[in-house]
Amino acid sequence: MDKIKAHFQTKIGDQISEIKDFLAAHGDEKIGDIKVSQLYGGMRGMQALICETSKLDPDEGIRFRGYSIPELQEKLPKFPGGGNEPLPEAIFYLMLMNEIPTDDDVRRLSNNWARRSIVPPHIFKAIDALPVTAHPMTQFTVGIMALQTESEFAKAYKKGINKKNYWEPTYEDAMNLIARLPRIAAYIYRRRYHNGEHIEPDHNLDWSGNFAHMLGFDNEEFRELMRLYMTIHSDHEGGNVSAHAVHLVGSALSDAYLSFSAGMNGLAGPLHGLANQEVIRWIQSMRQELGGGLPSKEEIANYCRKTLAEGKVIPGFGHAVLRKTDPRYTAQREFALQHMPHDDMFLIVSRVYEVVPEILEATGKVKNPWPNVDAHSGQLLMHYNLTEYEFYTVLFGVARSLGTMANLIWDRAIGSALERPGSTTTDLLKEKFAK
Ligand code: CMX
Repeated sequence: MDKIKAHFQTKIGDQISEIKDFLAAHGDEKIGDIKVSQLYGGMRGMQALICETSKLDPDEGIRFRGYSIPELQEKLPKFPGGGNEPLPEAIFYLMLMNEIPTDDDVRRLSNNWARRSIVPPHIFKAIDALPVTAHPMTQFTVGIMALQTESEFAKAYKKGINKKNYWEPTYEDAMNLIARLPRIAAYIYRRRYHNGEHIEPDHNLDWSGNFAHMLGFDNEEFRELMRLYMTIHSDHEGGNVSAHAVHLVGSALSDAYLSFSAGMNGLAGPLHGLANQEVIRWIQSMRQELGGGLPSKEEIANYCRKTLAEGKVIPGFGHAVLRKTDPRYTAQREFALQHMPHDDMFLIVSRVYEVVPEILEATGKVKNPWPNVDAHSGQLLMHYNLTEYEFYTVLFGVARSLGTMANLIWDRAIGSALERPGSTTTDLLKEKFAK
């Protein structure tokens, strides 16, 4: 057993006993009441899941195992020799182990993923069966599904594994999946936008540095951006569509590949991860309509009003839980201020930030008028010439593997239950309240 896996194993017993004792003491206590409006309103605000890896506060934003993004930027190991941003290997380690890793832990994890990263040829064939113009997220989920043939969990289940050991092949699947996703994503990018001219991995680099390299970006500043990007997009507690879908599908003992591809199908929706491409599309069509250049605040305001009047959303703004500016937005803004303060698109994104909240607030219905993670990420990518915005959600997806897979390993380790909430009908509810 590898050292990382063995270290994880030491944590399982304690966690199981902690939950058991907690349930024995408090299992019958209530944590809230459910309103009828929540049943029709996407279960907003209903605490119905356990997710240990991160927690979202409406005002403060995300904390990963208790640490805010600025704290992670300070505490997590960086790329040796001058890196400034946390390594995604480190956030995965933190989410899985509930421990800040050492430089050695992170190096070991990087090497472990590099060893697991070979992608079998049939994955590329499955992707190649799609038209090259297929949306990159479609190519991505097909690639993930094709990889399911490699599932150690599915093989072990077929042989008849004891449920106490489910976590072991799930750990193998999760680690293999994370290790292979950058190659699959880069393959899709090069296939779609660079005439299928692929780039061999460089295993002297870390997980995100190598990903940037395989995409065709060897600039150190871009690698730093990828490290930050992968870290801040990795997890956002348990109830968002992608994380929840992975957990839900995984609760049927579907393996890591089946579960993760379900999450990626959710991420591909415009109200969730696809919003990152929509933001750039929206800004570009505004610029086109205005004849280019830096739009004035008044022009942006008019364009926002037009978007709303057409019954569309302003992408990158609003959130189902957050009620303030997303700290993931702020982290990206700080990166831009440090590396590209005069970039045209950055100036537009900043001006949009000054204009949109007031307009959304004036609608009287938008609960959170502030920007979310997707309002900024595209601008940073555009700056380094990753301009093909339909690819952006794939980057989000690669990052999301870190949180969802740490959770899936834990789900199997503690024997999480099959998810099966009840549903009712409008007639039954009417009957209940008529009495
Ligand atoms: N532009 C226009 N209208 C918006 C809006 C926006 N950015 N955000 C919310 N609203 C509208 C909703 O559509 C809803 O309208 P109706 O009552 O007519 O249906 C109303 O305001 C109330 O919505 P809410 O309670 O404030 O927000 P929800 O929890 O229902 O939805 C979200 C949250 C993110 C889907 C929504 O804010 C939105 O559509 N934003 C734009 C898309 C986006 O940026 N998504 C990415 C989110 C982050 C991520 O998952 O990656």
